[in-house]
Amino acid sequence: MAFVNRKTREIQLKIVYAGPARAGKSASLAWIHRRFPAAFSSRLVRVRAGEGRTVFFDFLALVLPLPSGMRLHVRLYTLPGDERFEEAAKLVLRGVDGILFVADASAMRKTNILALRRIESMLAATGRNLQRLPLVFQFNKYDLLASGSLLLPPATLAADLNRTLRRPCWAASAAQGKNLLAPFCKIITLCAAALEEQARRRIPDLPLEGFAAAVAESLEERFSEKSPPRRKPPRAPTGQAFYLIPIDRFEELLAQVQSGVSALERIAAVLRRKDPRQP
Ligand SMILES: Nc1nc2c(ncn2[C@@H]2O[C@H](COP(=O)(O)OP(=O)(O)O)[C@@H](O)[C@H]2O)c(=O)[nH]1
Ligand SMILES: [Mg+2]
Repeated sequence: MAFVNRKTREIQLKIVYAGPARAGKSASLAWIHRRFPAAFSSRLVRVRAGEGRTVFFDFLALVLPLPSGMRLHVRLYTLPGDERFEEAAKLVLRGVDGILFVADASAMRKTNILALRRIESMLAATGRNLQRLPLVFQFNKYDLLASGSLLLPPATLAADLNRTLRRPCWAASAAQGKNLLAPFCKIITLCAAALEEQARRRIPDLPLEGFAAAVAESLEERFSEKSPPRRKPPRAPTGQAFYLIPIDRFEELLAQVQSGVSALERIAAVLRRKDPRQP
């Protein structure tokens, strides 16, 4: 269940963008961040592992002040797709409140199916059940239709991934920024609704009536397709930051990220001093 701090009236949600490697998880978060830089409370943090150039995972934070005086902190992660980082992926999934699964319409059917099974089994290993978790699907890369690429039709992806789960799904393009906001807002709202429901049943003295509706409204205000695109490039603190982190320090790093990006930036600065190859 999401973390609730009654004293400070803060609620934390953890959302993970999952899916096969190269499906467009990072590209999706990067597009949303580029389009609405002022809506986020952190830079887009991209962490690379060890010596490799592969982006290991991305992190982005959002704070939504709500009319009730509560503040919703949303932490967004992308799941490391590379199988070598299985343990690290499990850590990213720990305590997850909702999953946005990015499927790759240009990949093999099996690639998407196996990626979903991988998440299912990683969750099961920590006693969680995908069936009971808020989940939405973003079927990605449909801009490639225009160039004549052979893609998996949305109906095939839905049959392969969503036949029994029956969750909301969108055909999208991270390259063109199409249908990225709808799944993004939906997964946050579904997590808020799940929390509201849990509070109603288990913590009746936690007043969360109308919480999900307020979250949906606040998201709609901030992430409207109609709001004019930003003309100037984002200021430095809202830009992207790349960090190269040795794999054996991953757990420590993740703990830092979860406690705040400024802490992450501090440890990255220390690592950079120790390793002059850092960007
Ligand atoms: N044509 C097209 N390419 C995409 C799209 N989304 C991602 N890509 C490309 O696919 C590659 C992998 O994307 P990335 O976001 O790094 O995948 P991740 O491994 O899931 O984070 C990159 O070269 C992206 O530019 C999309 O919607 N359309
Ligand atoms: Mg990525």
